[in-house]
Amino acid sequence: MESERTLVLIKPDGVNRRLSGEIISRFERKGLKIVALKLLKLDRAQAEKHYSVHRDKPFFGELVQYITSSPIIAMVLEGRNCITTVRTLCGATDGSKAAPGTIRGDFSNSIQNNIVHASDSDESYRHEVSIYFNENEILTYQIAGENLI
Ligand code: FUP
Repeated sequence: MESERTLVLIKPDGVNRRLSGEIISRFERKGLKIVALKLLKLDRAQAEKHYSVHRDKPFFGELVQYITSSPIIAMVLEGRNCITTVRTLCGATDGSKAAPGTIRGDFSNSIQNNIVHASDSDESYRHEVSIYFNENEILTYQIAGENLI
């Protein structure tokens, strides 16, 4: 089975609103595998690196301020078509427009405080994952029932 990896963040609003379990559960129930996971507080340099493609946008300063404001959860998920699948589960960027049933559609009404981040391409994944994890923190393992997913 061809498998892909993606980087997911539960942002400060997701952690503070005690939605972490709910969000992780949605990815698990979809059949994706957690291959790395940690709680951390981003520093300014890490946040600026993560959002470097947005450095010239008017919302950049506020976005960096927000993402560094309190702890986040970072994880690497693995599975078939994982990048697209996770973006679909997250929903549109603006929570007010995201479809019901998606994470943002169900829990956010904001464009900035939109609960989760997920890599939008393999190139983005490679850029982002190095901010959060060393190679040896990303595990390769078999999970029970994997053949049923
Ligand atoms: P997404 O890929 O869905 O996370 O969205 P983008 O890469 O377009 O934007 C990255 C983050 O910038 C969003 F999660 C929220 C933030 N943002 C704003 O705060 N204001 C905007 O007008 C657009 C995006």
